[in-house]
Amino acid sequence: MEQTTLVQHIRQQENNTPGATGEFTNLMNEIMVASKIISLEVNSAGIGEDIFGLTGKINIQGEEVKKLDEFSDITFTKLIGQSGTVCAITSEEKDEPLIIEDNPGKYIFMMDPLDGSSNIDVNVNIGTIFSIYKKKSPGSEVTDEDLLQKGDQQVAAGYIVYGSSTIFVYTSGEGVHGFTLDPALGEFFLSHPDIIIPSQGSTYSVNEGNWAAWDEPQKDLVAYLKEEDDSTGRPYKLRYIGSLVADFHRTLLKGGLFMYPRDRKSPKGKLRFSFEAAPLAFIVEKAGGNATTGNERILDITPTGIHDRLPLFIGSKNDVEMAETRLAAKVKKGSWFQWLSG
Ligand code: P6P
Repeated sequence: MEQTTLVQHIRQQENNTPGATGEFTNLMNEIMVASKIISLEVNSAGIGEDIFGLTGKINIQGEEVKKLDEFSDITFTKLIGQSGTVCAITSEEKDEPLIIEDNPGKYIFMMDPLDGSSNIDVNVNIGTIFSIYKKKSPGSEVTDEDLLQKGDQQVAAGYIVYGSSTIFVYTSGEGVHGFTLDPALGEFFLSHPDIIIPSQGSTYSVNEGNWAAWDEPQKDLVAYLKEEDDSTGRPYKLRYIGSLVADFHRTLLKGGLFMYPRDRKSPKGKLRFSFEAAPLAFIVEKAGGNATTGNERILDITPTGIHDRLPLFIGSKNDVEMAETRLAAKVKKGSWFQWLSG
């Protein structure tokens, strides 16, 4: 059976885009080549190769940078930086934006080059998350107007899961599509056309080890999900891998609710707007789901810094709405409004 490759799919999307110059297609192709290189490293970094070693460096997030993190950041940066399609690259692994002076293009590329890196040496799925915006400011200089755009200004977003198979999922606004890498051919083939997330799921995904650091509304929400009530499909099953791309990919395909709420240790939340929340929110909404901070739509947010963190509730529409409703109700109960009304 004739199967569509990722290259063909991207070109079809370009042909359906009036005035397309091919620059977006070239950028997506570089992302694809980089993902194949990372996939090879992740799946062939065998015993003895020092790739699993620690660099001993600490990134801006205060996390140990493992060599595969660094290798991924360098690979994506080199291929995309030299593609003539972008004028800036921001990365979870880069403290500052990389401005492309030589032959810059009209796009801004943002990435978490290898998310879930704490799982690298225990063979758990890890992934790359990326987000693409168009340059907004006039002239050639790259400004905050370009680097700190509202989430709904993305022109495309995607992720690659490196695991038992390598899967490339992306949207450029017209549906969400998944491609599986055939390692023998070195080609991505369409395996998940037009992904639609179920309107409600049966799993919740959160690190319950943070329970003591959560506020009361968050504790109430998770306690609610664990109660037995057949009429509302509860208790939900708990599924948490601790690798965002893997937890999100399962939620996108099966439905459910992924949460990384704020807590006493991470008062703004742990996950990053530019490299995690915004791209995954763009994808989940194009697949019919929702993504909020618990009370604000992620894609309505304009960041103040490229490393901004925020709480994330993402997944099936009904599940995210239920979470927001319960969080709001509990906050009202603890507020001055309740005190006044007795
Ligand atoms: P915790 C991995 O380091 C990561 O950034 C995401 O991939 C993952 O969802 C989250 O952190 C896990 O955080 O606090 O549960 O270990």
